[in-house]
Amino acid sequence: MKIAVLGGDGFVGWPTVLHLSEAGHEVHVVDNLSRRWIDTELGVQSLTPMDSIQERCRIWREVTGREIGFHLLDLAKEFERLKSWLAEHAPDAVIHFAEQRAAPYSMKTDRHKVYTVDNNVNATHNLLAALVETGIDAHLVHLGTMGVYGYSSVGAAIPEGYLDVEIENLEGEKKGLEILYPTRPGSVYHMTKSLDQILFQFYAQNDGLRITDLHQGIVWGTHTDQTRRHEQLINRFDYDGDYGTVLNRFLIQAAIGYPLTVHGTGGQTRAFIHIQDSVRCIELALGDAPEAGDRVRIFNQMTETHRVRDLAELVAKMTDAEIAYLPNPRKEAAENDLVVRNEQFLALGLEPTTLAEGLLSEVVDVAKKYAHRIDRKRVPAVSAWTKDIATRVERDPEGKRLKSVS
Ligand code: NAD
Ligand code: USQ
Repeated sequence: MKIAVLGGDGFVGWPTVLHLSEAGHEVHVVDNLSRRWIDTELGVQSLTPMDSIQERCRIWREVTGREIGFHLLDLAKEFERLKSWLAEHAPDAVIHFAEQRAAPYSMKTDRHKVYTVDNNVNATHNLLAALVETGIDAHLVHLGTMGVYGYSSVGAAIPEGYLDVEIENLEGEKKGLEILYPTRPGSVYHMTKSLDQILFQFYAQNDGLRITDLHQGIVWGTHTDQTRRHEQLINRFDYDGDYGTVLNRFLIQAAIGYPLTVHGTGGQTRAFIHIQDSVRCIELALGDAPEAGDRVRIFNQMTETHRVRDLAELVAKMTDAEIAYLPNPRKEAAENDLVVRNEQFLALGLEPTTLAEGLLSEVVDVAKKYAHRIDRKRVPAVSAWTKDIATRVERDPEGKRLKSVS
């Protein structure tokens, strides 16, 4: 297949590109490199030293003899160029990773909220409109999030995207209806993924676009079979308070002797998936495309759920790290249950990689190797969900003042 990977320079995109290239597909990365600019804005860098995308592609060619194309293009701002690109390359499949994906970054300031909505909603809508206009019948696979469902305890398993409900008609009879599971995003970022769902529903129904939406949990780990093949194929690895995600952050913190930063009681339960399984799921979804006229196919792309404090205790036990229970900068339920259905990927042959100690310690080893690149000042999460939360005095686990009362 000819596959366009939009956002292919990112944390999940890059290993997906390599995995699909190795599987024999013709792969093209389309990316505006905004994530690299955001590192500069925030004054942080990936824990791992990432080469330029062009250099990464060159190394892959040296190692495997396979070509990966790179195209610098902003999906959200360059609609005409996007259309021309699609018309010229006519991909069989388009994988859409190209959004601003950090919840804390999306909540930093009003400017960050506006940027996240502009970027994510326009990127998705431009892509859909361009597919219709060019008439390219590509299977669109989008990386969405488990966070669209929200994290209130409902006492029932979260289905894969759709919910069967009953409503009473005007005659008083009960009628069955299938609806998108009610969305309850917990950040501006997660809200954009909820909006994406409606865009997909419309374009599948109106134009017969073939769309798969992957509601992915938190991705952890760093290496895949392909990124291990050469030092310069190494994956991005975020540790900072905005882009670092919880389990990867705990593993890095353990590696540098920084107390593990649990928000609140750590009673938040979340869904997780290892990066190796994430790339495998995308491949499985590509092989199971919907037909024109089908509803959007939705998968829950996760393999296990864990409570944040249980993860902290697990990492602490494994590494002798300390745990710091900190005031939560987010507005979220202090405790929640989470049971998620994921039978569709299991039926397609996914063999889940669960939280094995070997994989956890692999991340700690990577973090120790590159510990000199970590700026400890960038570890605390300081982006607050509301002004009230922001005005609370917060201290990082090392006792320094992060924000003063205004
Ligand atoms: P990332 O930030 O590392 O990568 C996103 C890539 O998209 C970057 O290379 C960025 O430059 C590019 N991009 C952003 N806006 C663009 C635009 N307008 N035009 C062109 N390129 C653009 O993120 P990631 O962790 O690789 O996540 C990829 C996708 O998977 C995201 O959509 C995210 O919402 C989703 N996801 C990620 C996780 C996770 O834990 N990392 C979990 C669930 C879902
Ligand atoms: N948390 C801590 N300590 C930390 C960091 C986070 O306790 O140092 C807590 C948060 O308060 C939250 C939970 O851990 O309750 C998860 O936070 P996270 O930053 O790991 O994940 P989140 O903000 O939800 O976002 C990440 C990705 C996003 C993706 C989402 C999947 O950045 O792109 O959509 O995971 S999900 O969580 O399933 O919605």
